[in-house]
Amino acid sequence: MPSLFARLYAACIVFTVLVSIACPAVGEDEAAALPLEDRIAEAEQAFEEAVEAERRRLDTNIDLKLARAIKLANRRQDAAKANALQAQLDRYRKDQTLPDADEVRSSIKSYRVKLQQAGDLLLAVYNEAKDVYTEQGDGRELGRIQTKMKWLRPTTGLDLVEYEGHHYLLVMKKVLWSQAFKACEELGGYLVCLNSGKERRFVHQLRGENPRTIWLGATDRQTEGKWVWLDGTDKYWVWDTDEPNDSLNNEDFGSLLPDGRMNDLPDRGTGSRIHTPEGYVCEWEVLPTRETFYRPGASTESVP
Ligand SMILES: [Ca+2]
Ligand SMILES: [Ca+2]
Ligand SMILES: [Ca+2]
Repeated sequence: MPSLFARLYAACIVFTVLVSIACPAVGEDEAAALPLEDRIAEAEQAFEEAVEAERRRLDTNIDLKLARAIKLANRRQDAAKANALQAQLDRYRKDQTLPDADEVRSSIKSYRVKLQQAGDLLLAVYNEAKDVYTEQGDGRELGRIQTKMKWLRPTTGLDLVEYEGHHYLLVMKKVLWSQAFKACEELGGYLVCLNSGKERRFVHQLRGENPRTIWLGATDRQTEGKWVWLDGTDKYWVWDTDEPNDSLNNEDFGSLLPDGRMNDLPDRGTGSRIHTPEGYVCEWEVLPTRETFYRPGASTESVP
């Protein structure tokens, strides 16, 4: 005769087996049992919080470190340096343009790394959702997730900068002109089009202290010698001496040289360092989406 305990034990085993057949998720990671939409929302919130926290940390660091550097420059009676640092600090406070002073370089670097990490976590959830929606053949949700993924990219590794109502993104990556063209288009913008001396100087300076050649949204591939910007304008050109020269009858794409003048190049560049662009700038006249776009430091604010 089995003891009461043994009978209870057997009943427990039967019950457990039945439950595990009926509800296989019991006992597994609870998070995995949350509906996908909830997990996406959770991950987005965590990302926004991380972005905000990192931006606050960066604000504090930039304030402290630049103030200290300005004090030091004043003590050394280096007015030029003090003024330059003050201008960077003022600009940062005004429109969050990141300073390029050595004193804050490590803070900015660590901010970018943290943002990248937060973005990677969110991206992992998006990727999973993408797989699920693909499998389900849910085109609408898939499209939404893909838009979110596109917009997440520029906010994690790099900074979008606003200038005179347009937005710009510098991407330092050695790619063909055609790839840069496509990358900007995929983000809902276009390869940067320079319409004035002010805009050219802005883009020139966006490259920092040690500017490298970058691609511009200018081409004469439609009609040889007839240069146009991708935004449809054809007025503003500051070519380098003897450019555009269509060297080897094969230069149909615009680049911005380190000195801020323009040169025409083949799609791949020529192979020499100065004539092989190492990055590009995307430009937006109007940002195409509000709800899914996270701008560092402005995660809850709507983007025009
Ligand atoms: Ca422009
Ligand atoms: Ca040409
Ligand atoms: Ca040329």
